[in-house]
Amino acid sequence: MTEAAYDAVIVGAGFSGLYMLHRLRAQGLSVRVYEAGSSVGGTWYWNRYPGARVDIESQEYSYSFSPELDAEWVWSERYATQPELLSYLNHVADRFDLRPDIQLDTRVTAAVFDEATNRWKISTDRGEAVTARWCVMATGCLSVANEVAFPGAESFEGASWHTQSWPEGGVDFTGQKVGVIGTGSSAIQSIPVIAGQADHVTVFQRTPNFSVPAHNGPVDPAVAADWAANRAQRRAEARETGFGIRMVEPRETETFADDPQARQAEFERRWKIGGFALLGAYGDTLASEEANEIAAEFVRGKIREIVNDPETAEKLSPRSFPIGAKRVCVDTDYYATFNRPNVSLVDLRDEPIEAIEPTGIRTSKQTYEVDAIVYAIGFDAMTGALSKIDIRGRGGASLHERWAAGPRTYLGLMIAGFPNMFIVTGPGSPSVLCNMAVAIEQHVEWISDCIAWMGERQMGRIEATETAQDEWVAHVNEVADGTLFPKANSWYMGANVPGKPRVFMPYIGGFPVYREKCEEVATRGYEGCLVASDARA
Ligand code: FAD
Ligand code: N01
Repeated sequence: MTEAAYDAVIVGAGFSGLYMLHRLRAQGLSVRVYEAGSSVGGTWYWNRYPGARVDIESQEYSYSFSPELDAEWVWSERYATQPELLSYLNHVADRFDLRPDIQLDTRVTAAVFDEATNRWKISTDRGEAVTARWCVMATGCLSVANEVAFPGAESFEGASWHTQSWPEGGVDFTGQKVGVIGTGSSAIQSIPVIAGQADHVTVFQRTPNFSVPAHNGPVDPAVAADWAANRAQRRAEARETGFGIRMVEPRETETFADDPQARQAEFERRWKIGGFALLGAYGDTLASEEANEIAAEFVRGKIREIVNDPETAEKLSPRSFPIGAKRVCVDTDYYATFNRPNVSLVDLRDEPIEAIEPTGIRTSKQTYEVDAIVYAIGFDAMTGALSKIDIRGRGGASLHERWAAGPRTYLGLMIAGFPNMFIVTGPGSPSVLCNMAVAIEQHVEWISDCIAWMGERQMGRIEATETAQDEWVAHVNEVADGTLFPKANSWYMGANVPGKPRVFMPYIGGFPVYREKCEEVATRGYEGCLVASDARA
């Protein structure tokens, strides 16, 4: 049977896949999008746990490519909720008439490159196969749940959920004893909300995290008016910052240039503003251990101030990694939740989980009876989604095998040996260390420009060279080693998934530097890539 043939197949219909489709279709390409979920939206379709919302202000965490879209969408809260983000992405799908080219409830299982035709053959779990010149993996950095095989988990008689695949109708915890495993962003957002409903919540914490208050609320009318008047400029400002976010007054000042009183006052001021403002207080927080400790101790002081029981406050205080080396959480009432009589904390450093039993969670000290378990245990980040697809490049090379010791890419966009395939926000790009909306737009535009460039020259194959890839990987590592980031056992390092190689995956050189490099590569005729016509020049 002949397979349907497209110019491009895109895998995933989140922020990345939707914009990729819009761009490629505008260039006149025939495109098919496959999405495993039952709706568009990606992250914002899957992560429906209570309290889920962004940690970047709504105005900035959205598309900028269409001024009309930008102007017509009105955000209701400073940090948009998951339902609002999901309706935004559904609106985008409708506004740009994207749905006819998106096939939902379809998981791509394999992608195999055919050197004779310079096309990818893409197979799905529905038994379909199609071919495409271009294959774009818009599969997400945080789209595959971390699966931990807790002994006895299958014997649990109550209900259990992973925050990443929350039931569409929500969960009613009224009258229940709930166990939450994990204290990352997903847990920190959901615990206060679950505690407001459940009879009792027991939080199982392996590593305490740094969290700062969101001070969420309706969008300030003055902020909305400023954005309405200066939207293009505000967007441009975000793109010029290292993390793609208009940080509140980022300062170059070094920590020890201020005396302790001045530092305390600066941190206090930023704590009141909320969100990532705190991290902009001093220029050396993420580079110097001594400076970092000052910011970390400020947050620990806040925990002691908020949490009534000193022992609980100490257990909640992170001491094993620098602040910022794991994504700082942005919360609403997280620490204060531990003052509630119906919330208790189990420190897994003292009593590790040994097993899940039919009616509870057993640690090395005792069994905690629970009616429901929330697994807030994170993701197989950055490489998880690609590793679940059988991707075969030139000579039948398997991506899984190529990346056995950790991912290697050119600019986080292309992989040597895998022609005509692109990754949106792949490992080796700023991705999760950036406002993802900013990172995604830049990648999608670079990829679609590259495909247009190839089309104009009637070229059929483009592939990163091993040399360019090696040099980029070395640069990514070198930049990371100059920071405190590799000092944390984080998902940036793959450290949260047992057996995963420990490699610092995102690029920490800053978004503007990275974007300039990508532009330079394109301007120089896709420097670092081999380009060939279909006749295999
Ligand atoms: P995703 O949204 O993950 O979409 C990828 C899609 O690909 C998914 O729908 C998935 O089902 C599909 N897919 C994967 N593999 C296959 C396959 N084999 N076949 C078919 N379909 C497949 N970033 C920020 O910048 N700011 C934030 O505040 C922020 N908050 C977040 C909160 C949560 C709870 C999480 C989990 C992430 C958050 N992120 C945030 C990161 C977020 O993932 C990105 O901002 C963005 O949504 C990623 O969009 P994407 O389209 O690249 O990936
Ligand atoms: O996942 P995580 P997440 N036994 O990996 C624990 C984005 N996001 O879903 O730290 C016991 O951060 C693990 O413990 P430890 C954001 O980028 C953003 O919360 O490994 N515990 C940790 O406490 C974020 O960084 C928002 O020791 C186990 C927790 O589970 C990323 O997604 C909201 C365990 C996992 O934390 C991931 O966040 C949500 C085990 N075997 C997500 N295995 C916003 O606020 C893991 N843990 C915008």
